[in-house]
Amino acid sequence: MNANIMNVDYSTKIPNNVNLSEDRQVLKALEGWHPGYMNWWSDMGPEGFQQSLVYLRTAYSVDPRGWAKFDYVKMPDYRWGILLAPQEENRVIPFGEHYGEPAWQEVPGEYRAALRRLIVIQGDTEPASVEQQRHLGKTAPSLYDLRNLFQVNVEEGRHLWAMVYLLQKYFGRDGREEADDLLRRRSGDADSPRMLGAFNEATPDWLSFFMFTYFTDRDGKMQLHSLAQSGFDPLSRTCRFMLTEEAHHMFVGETGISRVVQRTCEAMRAAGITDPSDIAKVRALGVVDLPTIQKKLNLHYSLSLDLFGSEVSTNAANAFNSGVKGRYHETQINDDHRLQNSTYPVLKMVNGEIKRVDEPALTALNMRLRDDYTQDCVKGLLRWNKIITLAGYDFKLTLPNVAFHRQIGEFRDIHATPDGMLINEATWNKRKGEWVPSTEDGDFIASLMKPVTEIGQFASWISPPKVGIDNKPGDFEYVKIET
Ligand code: BYC
Repeated sequence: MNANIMNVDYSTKIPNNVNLSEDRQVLKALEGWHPGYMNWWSDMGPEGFQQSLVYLRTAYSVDPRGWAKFDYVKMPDYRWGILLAPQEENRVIPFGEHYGEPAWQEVPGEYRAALRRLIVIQGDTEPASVEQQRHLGKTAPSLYDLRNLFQVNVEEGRHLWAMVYLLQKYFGRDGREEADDLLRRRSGDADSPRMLGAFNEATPDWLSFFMFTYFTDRDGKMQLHSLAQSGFDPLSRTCRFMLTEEAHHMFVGETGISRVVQRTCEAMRAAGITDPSDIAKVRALGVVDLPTIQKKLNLHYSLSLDLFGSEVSTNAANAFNSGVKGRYHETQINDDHRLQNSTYPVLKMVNGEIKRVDEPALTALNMRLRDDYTQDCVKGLLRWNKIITLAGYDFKLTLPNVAFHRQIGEFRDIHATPDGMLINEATWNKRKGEWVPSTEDGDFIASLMKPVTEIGQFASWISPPKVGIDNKPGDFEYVKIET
């Protein structure tokens, strides 16, 4: 391992561990891109709070034993840096046709377009999420949560920088054009939307934010793991370091939902409510009822499943064969890493029924990653359900069937209930309000979204966290709001 790579150079405008001060051309391109980024941040980044001091962590090293420093920072002064995980000596391509060959330090000509496409798609999601969340600051349930939102936002900004660096360093003029386009598209814009479906949806309230960071950031985790296996070493190293930051985003989601569930259960118990499905009674307590939490979960899980693409995909097969994108934990899988003759079971529509069908494993890679994702999602549900059980309630949050509410892949043209029962369009239209949040549900949640900015205080609908960020006490001023 190269010891120098641990140290980040803070002397250039853009902190980095890629020796930018000696890579004049790329430094110039990045410095040229910087003002556009700052304009985008000011137009589309968090609304308000730009002059507030936020207790943020900033990556200052890529040493896994200590890579971040916490301090008060105004968001526009955050040091968005370019950090790659240390280069592994003699790394080889761990899958596909080039299995066992040395990893590429430059882009192979024949895979240039495929790599660029994946990097652009990855890059596009980062600013999109910041845009989706930009208005949430004004309804934060506490300073602790406000700080977590901004932490997630600045790090998504850094992840955009990470992809832009790859585009500008390795893809010449078209890379620079793609980098500019990443600042041009806008989440939800009719003419110039973000590339993937879930990133054009609204994040209307904090419950959605927690669901998004739990479910959609977890797609990010799975995709980044797959790209971290890439034969293109700079992409692999970039993604490996991004994963270090990503863990906190999912923590925000998982603990956020835990705290909402906890508060609801406590309020129901205190009021002597025995039936958690008595929505009117529960809502009168100023907390979110469990059936509505389930509907939000149904929505965000199904939107996130769409991000895996079609179950059967030649794009995925090509990306694997060519050594561009691997599988989750590729190096730990015990097989030939080429998948020429193996199969994988895929859920498909066969004669109007959902059936498991064996498909060539190569074309079923999106399905496989999606299965890995679902397994990873289950962990949070176990925790949330434990809170409900401990409070003495007979209610279980569950993941809906993969055929439920889909826009991409095998199930996009059918309708199914969360249990996976096929239904016709009329039934779907009549009953969908039972399964995904209705306008009234949204209005109720919106009515709870009153900002709480007193130090150490929390909104009525959410419990305080068990521990503070960076071990800070409960009365810590995570955001010093400018007056
Ligand atoms: N929406 O063979 P197909 C994150 C398109 S999240 C719209 O089915 P493929 C984060 C597809 O582009 C992780 N279009 O799928 C989270 C293709 O179009 P073209 C982001 C879609 O290519 C929170 C066509 O359908 N990173 O980091 O195997 C906060 C047929 O494609 C969608 C990545 O996704 C969709 N949902 O797989 C912040 C990694 N799905 O090219 C950040 C890079 C498919 O024929 N991306 N299409 O016009 C990939 O690996 C793959 O492109 C996908 C799709 C998994 C997205």
